[in-house]
Amino acid sequence: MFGWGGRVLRIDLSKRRFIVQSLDPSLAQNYIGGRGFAAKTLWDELPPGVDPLSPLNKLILAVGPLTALPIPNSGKLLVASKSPLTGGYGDGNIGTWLAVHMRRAGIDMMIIEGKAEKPTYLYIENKGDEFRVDFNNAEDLWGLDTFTTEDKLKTMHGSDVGMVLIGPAGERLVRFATIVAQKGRSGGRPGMGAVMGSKNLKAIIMRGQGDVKVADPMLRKMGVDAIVATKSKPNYPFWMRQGTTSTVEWAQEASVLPTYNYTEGQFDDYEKIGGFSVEKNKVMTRSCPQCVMACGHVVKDTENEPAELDYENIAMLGSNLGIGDLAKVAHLNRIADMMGMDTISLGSTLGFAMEASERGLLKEGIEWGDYKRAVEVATDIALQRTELGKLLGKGVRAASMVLGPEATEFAMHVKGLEISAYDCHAAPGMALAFSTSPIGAHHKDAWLISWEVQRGRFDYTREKAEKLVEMQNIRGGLFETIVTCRFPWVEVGLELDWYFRLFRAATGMDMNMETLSTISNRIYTLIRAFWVREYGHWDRAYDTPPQKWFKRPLSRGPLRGAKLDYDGYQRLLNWYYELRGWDERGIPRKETLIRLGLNFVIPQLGSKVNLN
Ligand code: PTT
Repeated sequence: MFGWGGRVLRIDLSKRRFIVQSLDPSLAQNYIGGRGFAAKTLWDELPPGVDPLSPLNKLILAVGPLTALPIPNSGKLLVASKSPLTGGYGDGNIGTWLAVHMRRAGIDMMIIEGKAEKPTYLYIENKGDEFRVDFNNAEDLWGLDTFTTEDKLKTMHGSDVGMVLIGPAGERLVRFATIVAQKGRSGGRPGMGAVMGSKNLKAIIMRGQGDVKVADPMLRKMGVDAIVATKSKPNYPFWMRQGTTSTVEWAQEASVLPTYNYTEGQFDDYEKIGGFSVEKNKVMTRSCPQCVMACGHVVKDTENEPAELDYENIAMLGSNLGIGDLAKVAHLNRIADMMGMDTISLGSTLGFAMEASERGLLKEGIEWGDYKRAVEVATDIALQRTELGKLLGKGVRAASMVLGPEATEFAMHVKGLEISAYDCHAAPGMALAFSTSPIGAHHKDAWLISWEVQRGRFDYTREKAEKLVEMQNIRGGLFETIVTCRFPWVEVGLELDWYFRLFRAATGMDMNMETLSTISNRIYTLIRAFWVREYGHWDRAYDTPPQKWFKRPLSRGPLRGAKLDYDGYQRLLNWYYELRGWDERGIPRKETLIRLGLNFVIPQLGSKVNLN
């Protein structure tokens, strides 16, 4: 089989055993890799309704057929599990050398099961078909931040290894703890770090050896050509200067920059934290392996230490909290990276606490723009050391349920995942994208907003639902299954056809928009079935954005008075369901399951809900 390594490495932490299994070729054919493998494995292997923090949950690490090949930005890894934050399917896409080493060793997927008796880290290596997995004692590392842990492990094992790890937040089961690599790459927003922590697993290290076999030897030349094409795009030089951080100025202009817990779409001090400010203060850039578009812009924080920034981090820890100072934002970002927490959820959680304090719902609260207190509370969350830290560490959905009905109106999440950094008072299509994302409110499956702003942001048209499905199929269906970075396509405009050609050269299999759409529909529908099975029921309310955007209009800026229209939104949702072949509740129809080859889902799903 070309393009895939053909091996699955299954590791049982409870029994301290491992086994190398053959990859089922039909899995490769029907689900490609990455998210496809994760969704199918979690459906097949998890007991329905399992507690995400119990040993019965599984952590999946999966590459895809284009991962680590000599093509633009290919050093990516998909991490997935049942999420302790949302209770549904969760995944993230992290840049790490571990992906490269997995490919060298011919491992397409690792499945981590059980729970180690004591804090443990895994060291994995191979010589051809011979694998070694050491279950090493990590008691000395438990409690250490991610930067120190990485340094120590590299001193012990050399720096030519691949490694992912967790920080104190993951160990203490903060529900939005992430998996971290290379001091600043963070993946698995819906609490994949907490799943690792629940398994007493501090780190996974791998030294893989071997070559990836591809169908067409011309792939190398094609990859070089794709790199040249990427670098010659007109937008490339500006991208290299500012990366995603230039989005701050764009979002301000478009009134979508989350400000004061998504109450407004513009922030007075946006220039101080914008792309030009980052460019001026930048000391270096950081990137994933095999990257030609480094997106991690590093500036010095308030302690003169380096911190890596992206747009999401700046908006969520800056404007959303009323903090208009780049070094302060950078420091909050560094805390998140060192502790192993997601910056988007951290920013949303702090913003929620600020609004709750303003409304008198929290006693020992935190005021808008209070940086010192934000640092304190962020650390309390990571270390789970105060009542407030413990409350917020469960995420805004759980915290709002404790604070009462008023709080649920400004808890900015969908399905329990805090919303990424786009205010949607005047962006119904983007609100739909957040609300139908397969992991909860993340932007990665469809960044509809720039298209929507140009196209007519106040419209509620079928075209928006169609565009959303098209985008999801490309971003979620292609990039999360071939497992490479989408930035060459999305940010500088490398034509999609490159990926189809590279896929063909790697695997010998054909791929075009039509085949992609079938595979993608299959994966989105399987993931929806997983959510329904785990929740035991389904309701359109789970696919609806927070009340604030419907009820509380923007009070400033050129779009003053704008808010979402509830009936208009429901129309968009109906069209979306129809396009996916799901019924009016958002549950896949029986005929859709059969058409997509998901017949195996019917018995379990049918035992939870009536299928139409
Ligand atoms: C992603 C999410 C994002 S999306 C950002 S900024 W972005 C935040 N970054 C964080 C960070 O940094 N530190 C931290 N402690 N938490 C953070 N949380 C947030 O995590 C990321 C890049 C980026 S930067 C983006 S958009 C693209 N995402 C891709 C994707 O999802 N799929 C894909 N095939 N290619 C992508 N390329 C780009 O990769 P999650 P990373 Mg991340 C400091 O993982 O869970 O998806 O959350 O992985 O290696 O950092 O790369 O403006």
